[in-house]
This record gives sequence, C-alpha cells and structure tokens, in this order.
Amino acid sequence: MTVHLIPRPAHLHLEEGTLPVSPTGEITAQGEGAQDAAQWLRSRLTGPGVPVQITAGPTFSTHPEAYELRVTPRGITLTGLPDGLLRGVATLAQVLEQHPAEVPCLTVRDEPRFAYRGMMLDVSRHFMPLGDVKALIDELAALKFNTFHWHLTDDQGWRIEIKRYPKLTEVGAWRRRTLKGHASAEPAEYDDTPHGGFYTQDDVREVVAYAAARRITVIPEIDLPGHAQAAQAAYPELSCRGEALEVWDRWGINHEVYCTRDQTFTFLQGVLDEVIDLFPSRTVHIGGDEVETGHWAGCPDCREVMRREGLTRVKELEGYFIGRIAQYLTGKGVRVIGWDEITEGPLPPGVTVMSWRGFEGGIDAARRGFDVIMSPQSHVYLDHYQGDRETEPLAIGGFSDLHKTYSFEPIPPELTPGEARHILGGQANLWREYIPDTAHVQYMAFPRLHAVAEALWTPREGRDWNDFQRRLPAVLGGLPRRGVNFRALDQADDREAEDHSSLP
Ligand code: TNX
Repeated sequence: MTVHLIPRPAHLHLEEGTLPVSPTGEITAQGEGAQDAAQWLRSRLTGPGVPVQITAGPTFSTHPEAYELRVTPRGITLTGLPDGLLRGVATLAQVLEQHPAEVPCLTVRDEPRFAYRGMMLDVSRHFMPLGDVKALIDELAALKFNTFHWHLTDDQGWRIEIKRYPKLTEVGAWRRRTLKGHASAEPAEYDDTPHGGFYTQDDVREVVAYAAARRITVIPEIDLPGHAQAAQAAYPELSCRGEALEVWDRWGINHEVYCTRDQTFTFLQGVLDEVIDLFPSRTVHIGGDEVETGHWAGCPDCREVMRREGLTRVKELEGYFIGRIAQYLTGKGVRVIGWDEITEGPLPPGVTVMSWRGFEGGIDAARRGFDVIMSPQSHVYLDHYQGDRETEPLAIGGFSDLHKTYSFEPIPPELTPGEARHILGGQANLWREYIPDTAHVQYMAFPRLHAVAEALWTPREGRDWNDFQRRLPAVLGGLPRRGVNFRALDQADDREAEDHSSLP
C-alpha cells in the first residue's frame, strides 16, 4: 500500500500491516485545540468510523505547527500543539480518503519549512458568496496553508461593511456593468448587468471564526492610496477634485487615487478602526500597489501637503501616505503589510513587504532588514494562463503552468543566510477580473495551489517535480467528492523524461 500526500511531509515511514476501519471507531480529543481538530476531521470523513486519539502535547519538534501521526493495527494517534493538530488532520484526511476501509500503518513526523503560507483572494472584481469563501478556506486548510489574505476593496467594488460609512457598501459595493472580453479589446463591450455584494461585519466574524477553527489567519486588505475608486464613488470628497465617480467598470491601472488632504486620513482611520476590531490577527494589508500620481500633481490640497511635509517630488506623497497610515496602525499594535511598491519610498518601521512584481522588491526589503512574503507574478499568479490560450478560458494574460508554479522557490539565491531569514514564506494570488464565479476560481486555483502548498511546506530537499506528479492524481481525487472543481492534469508531460533534477 502507498499513500500520496501533498504537501509531502518532512518524514513519512510506511510500516507493515494495516488498521481495518469499523463503524465502531471513535474520534477522541484531549487538550487545547484537539476539539477543533476532531471536529474538522469528522467533517472530512465520508466512510465508517475510525479510532483516532487526538492529543495536544509536545512532539519531536518545538515548532507550533509540528505534529506526529501514527497508524498502527490498534488505532491512530495524532499529537501536536494546537496548530500542529490541524495540520496533522490534513494529512490524516488524505490518508483516509485514499484508504477508507483499511489504513496502512505509518508514522509521519512533520513540520513546515515556512511560517507564512498564504493565498490571496480578490473578492472586489467579482464577489464571492460567504459559503464559497468558507469552502475555499477548507481547501486551504487541507493543503496546510495558514493564511487567507482577503482582498476586500478595490476600484470595482467595496466589499466590507463599515458602520461609520454606510455608503461604502450602499454605493461602493455595486457596479452598473462589467466589461465583456479582455480589457485590451477595442471597442469596449459591456454586459449591462449590475454586479455586487458585500460582507456584513457578522459575515466577516463568521469567516474569521471558521478559519480560526482550522488554524488559518485571515488578513484583510484595504487597498490604498490607489485602487480606491469604489470608495470615492461612495464619498466623492475622497478624491482630489471631489467629482462624482462611479464604481469602476473597467480593468487595469486606474488614475483615481485618494487625495492626500487630512480629511482622507480621518476617513481611513475610521475605516481601519472598525477593520482592526474584526480581525483578531491584528494584521492589516494596506495595499500600496499601482499608484498613479497625476491627480495629486494637479491638486492644490496635495501641493499644500507637499509644502507642509517638505516634499519636493509628487511621487514622495506615496511614501507620505503609506507612512502615515502605517504609523497609525503600528501605534495601535497592528502589523502592517504592503505590496512591494512601498519599497520605492522610505519603508515604515516594522512593515512587511509582499513582493509581487518579481523577487526584486522582496530582495531589496530583506536587505534593508524588513520581513518579506514572496508572491511573484512570474510563478504564483493564479489568474495567469495555465495552458494553451486557444483552449483555456479567457484570462488576464501571463503563463504559469503547474510545472512553473511548482518551481516557485521563495528564497532567492542572492540573499545571504542572514537576509534570507526575513523571508517569512510565500503566497499565491488570485485576482478576479476575468474570473466571475466560484467554479472558475477553483479551476484556476487547483491544482496550482497544491504546487504552492508543497513549495511552502516541504523541506527544500524533499521537493521533486516527478514525484509530485505521481502523488497528485490521488490527492485531486478528493476534490469532486466535495464538489470542488479543478483543472484536469495534462495528459503526458514530456518534461518528465528529460528532467532528472529534484527541482524543475
Ligand atoms: C496587479 S498584484 C494588481 C492587481 C491586478 C493584478 C492582475 C497587485 C498588487 N496589483 O490589481 O488585479 O495585477 O494580475
């Protein structure tokens, strides 16, 4: 008997014998986190009972996500600290899925390579119903991700209820129409169907609790100072010219930007105060990507801010904006994350950089002593094509097939070991301009998320493309049972023959 596990564990020993599963088998739980683990395991089981003893406690490793799983002819034991127990259940669920009647005896001793293992979902460009968000979180937990980055605001929709500013969702959560086809197509065509939706604060609490029970941290993103036209549509005074804007109906880089006058900060601090209270992780992503400064250059209020702050170039207002918001949050004990554009200015103390335009922003930040999460669009952008453009559904562009995604290595070779310690881990991003519904999200996410999961969890020396391909079909087999869509594997991968190295 064999088991096929993704991500591949640090240590797996298959042993002689099996454990027959019988309807009388019971799951018992002891200690902190064990109940959550037991409950999640029950929700994953389809077959008869299994005798599993889940016990919170120390293992071979002091890592909080380490666990030890043993299957013997007498039963199954899972030991670990609270986070580790959830990761162990993810492993056990894959084993049981593949062997529902008779479980092979084995020992797994496992812990992650990286502390941060994330996925970002854009719910602004297209909304995702609450239940589907929770189902996605389940799949993340199954692959041992520990962070869900929720991109809640952008030009095309504001998706989180803010009690102080009700128009953000009354107005900002709805757009009149959506572009049909690719944004580069001329002339532009629209579907003339309103699109929208938002999460109430109760919805947000529900998602956070659901994720917490699976030991997944939810990080909200409130994108600023660009990517904010939906907020400006709700409150026109947030733009430099105070003009009436609509929630944006196009894709691409927008010229709209929050004005840098003080009133904008009063607004954003009010928003952030409510956001902080909803997310116990006390971590907020403040965006910072793709800022167009044209409106600032022509705005008397922004000119006045430049004079007051002693800034000579309009571009410096970007660093001012990010710095002021970061300082506000840091002062409240909140950890701040921003996209790598923020490295172009003075980095606020303690900020974590998320490197998306490539590895360079992350390398720069690590060398400057800042923590980094690698999410380069070259490897882990799940909105990019994963196959032939002729036959794949319309996508934004790019090309990252499974092989490319699997080759994602978060630690760039040019960093010294000291600098490399700042690389906390990595993240796959799913932007949704061209991905309207959940089945399509799943099609783009799986199995590329399986590849990212392994890049982030498995020890460097344990990663092997050929071996990954061998394990994948069995693991993917569980998805349809849960109603989760995925992209079927390509028939023959001719790279296999020529590729003898352990990494692609
Ligand atoms: C760039 S990645 C963006 C997003 C787009 C994405 C499309 C990043 C921080 N900004 O606004 O949706 O490209 O791939």
